[in-house]
Amino acid sequence: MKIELNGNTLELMTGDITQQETDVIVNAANGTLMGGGGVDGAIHRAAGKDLLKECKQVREKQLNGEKLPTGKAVLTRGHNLPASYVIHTVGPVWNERVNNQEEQLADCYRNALKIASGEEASSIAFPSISTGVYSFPIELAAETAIKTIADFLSDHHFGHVTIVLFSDNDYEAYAAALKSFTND
Ligand code: AR6
Repeated sequence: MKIELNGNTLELMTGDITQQETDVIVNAANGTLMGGGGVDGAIHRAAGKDLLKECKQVREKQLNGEKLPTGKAVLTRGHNLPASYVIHTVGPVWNERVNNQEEQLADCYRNALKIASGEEASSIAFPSISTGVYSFPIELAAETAIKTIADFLSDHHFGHVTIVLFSDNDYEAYAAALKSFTND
């Protein structure tokens, strides 16, 4: 499924984000930037050891040894990936007692898009941030992702945004959110 927005495109597909030939792919990382399971593990495996080395440098130099806070994003090169760059962001760990979790998830998408624009990238692929290990409800995550990306594209000439879903169920949730967004 694909829509056009202000001369940009927003597309949903199922697949493996590590194989995307976009300028940038986004990693649903954790604050340590030292890799993990899920899409983070897949990206580190496909990019090779130099990605971890570069992540260590980012932690030391850019983050003064601190963890990357939730909602923030940093850039590295893609190393052995087809993508030129990886933007690492940390989604919120779902907790129904916390109020601003959609806002934190929206920050992930917004900050990644801002960094990609700054690098003059014109294509970016996102995974479904926070909906795996971090347990964010898929419908709410889909609605938040679509709205945030669409708002950004309405204000910027960026190019092409793809959301790469890892299962048919996840694809259906994002397709429903995109349909209800376009019908509003
Ligand atoms: N391509 C696209 N999507 C994928 C791929 C892939 N190769 N592999 C998994 N997914 P998760 P989170 C989907 O758990 O919830 C890590 O350990 C997956 O099916 O990767 O943000 C980090 O280090 C799900 O739909 O990320 C953190 O500790 C989506 O990617 C923590 O998990 C996100 O699931 C982050 O948790």
